[in-house]
Amino acid sequence: MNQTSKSNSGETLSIYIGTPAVNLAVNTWELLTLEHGIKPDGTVQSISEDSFSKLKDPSSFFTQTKSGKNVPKALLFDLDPFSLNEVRQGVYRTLFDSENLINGKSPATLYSIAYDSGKIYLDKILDKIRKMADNCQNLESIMIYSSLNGGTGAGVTSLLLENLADLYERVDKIGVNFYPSKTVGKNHNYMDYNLGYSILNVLEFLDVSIALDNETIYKICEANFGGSLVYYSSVNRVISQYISGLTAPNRLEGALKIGLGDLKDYLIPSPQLKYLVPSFAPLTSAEKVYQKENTVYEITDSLFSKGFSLIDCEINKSSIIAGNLYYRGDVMPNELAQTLAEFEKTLKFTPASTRNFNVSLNYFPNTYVPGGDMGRYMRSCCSLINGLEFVKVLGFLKERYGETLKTNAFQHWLKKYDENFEFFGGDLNNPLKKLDETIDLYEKNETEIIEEI
Ligand SMILES: Nc1nc2c(ncn2[C@@H]2O[C@H](COP(=O)(O)OP(=O)(O)OP(=O)(O)O)[C@@H](O)[C@H]2O)c(=O)[nH]1
Ligand SMILES: [Mg+2]
Repeated sequence: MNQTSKSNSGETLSIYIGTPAVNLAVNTWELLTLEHGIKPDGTVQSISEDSFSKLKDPSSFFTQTKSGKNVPKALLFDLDPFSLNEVRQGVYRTLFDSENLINGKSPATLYSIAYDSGKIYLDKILDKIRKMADNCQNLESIMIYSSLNGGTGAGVTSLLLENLADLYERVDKIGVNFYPSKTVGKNHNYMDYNLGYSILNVLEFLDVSIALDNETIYKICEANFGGSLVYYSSVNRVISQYISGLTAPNRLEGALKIGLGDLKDYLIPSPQLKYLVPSFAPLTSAEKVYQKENTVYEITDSLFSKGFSLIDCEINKSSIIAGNLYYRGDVMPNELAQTLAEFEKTLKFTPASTRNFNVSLNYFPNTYVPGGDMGRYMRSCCSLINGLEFVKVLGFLKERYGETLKTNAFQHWLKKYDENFEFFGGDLNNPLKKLDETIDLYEKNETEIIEEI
């Protein structure tokens, strides 16, 4: 257990690009507003309703206006107008800064179409981001949510990241990315070209990529919350609880903190090894939450077990490079230290690893969302692990993209919008080369002490 922390609770901007990201934004801010006692219109509930409000400082994620309204430091963009119109007509219609809800005229489908269409909105998006950044005392990170295989997710995110690279060179860019799922879209799909383009561009620009997979989270919902009909809102609420846990140290008082600005330093041994597996425990349904009290040991054990990661990845099956654990609720530091010492002894680590998890601890439990599947847990934890198991995910991306490439599927159509495959540096094989390089680098960590660590 590593107790040092240099977190200073700087501010974070949240940028949501494309349909899944925009939909997720609504559920995430639903939870963050509840957690900070903020009403859907951004005004604050009376102090008496929450006597701990002083210990919950929303200013790293919300900007407070002179009239006392809390406005998310967030920008939502989709080329498809539908998702943004839903936000404009929904419960949170007055929460977001209306100027930061920006949409195009139709979904893009393909990276190149999205990249070109995105240029029309780029100046406006950058201007809004600049305004939010100017309002920050100490901008610590920019979280960018997008799907790797959506057209908008690939094309517009890449266009934006290219521009943010110079403008906000020193600010960490934390990607929260939807990766393709194992069975959905497995028949050679044009979306695989979006994935290939994202591998070369989106992922290249990010400092960190937190990997999510819808299918895995669907299964989590089915297995833990009952019912065979899982809606996107259920999936999004699981992700939102995770995001709340991850960002808790920046928003809530706690004994130990890991700020979002610490992620890169703590978890990324070299720039290419930036892939992080998120897990959350417990996953008890809201109805059963009073029947089962999870101990610190059980929660920690779950984080390393199958069925608790938000992407199909069994992290305890391979060596771990580094990991952050974010506990909240009723967790005693002594018990935690003992538990972690056990796991640090028994889990596999790479030779260069310090074998110590970085730990954040704050005493506010998670917040229950009325009507939601997940409960308010006496104690819970979310984790971010950089480990060798991710090589399997990279291998799956290689297989998925490689198989589509082999069939030449959709390439005639592709050429119409990307003559000579310029977006791919002239060669559609480049994403495969990139994946091979990354896999090699990861595997080297299994056996060698790499210099940068
Ligand atoms: N978790 C989650 N996934 C969603 C949601 N809405 C859509 N998706 C998934 O996200 C994937 C990508 O969505 P797209 O709309 O194709 O992505 P995009 O980035 O908007 O790109 P284009 O629509 O092609 O311009 C879809 O295949 C859906 O499976 C949502 O609310 N939550
Ligand atoms: Mg879309």
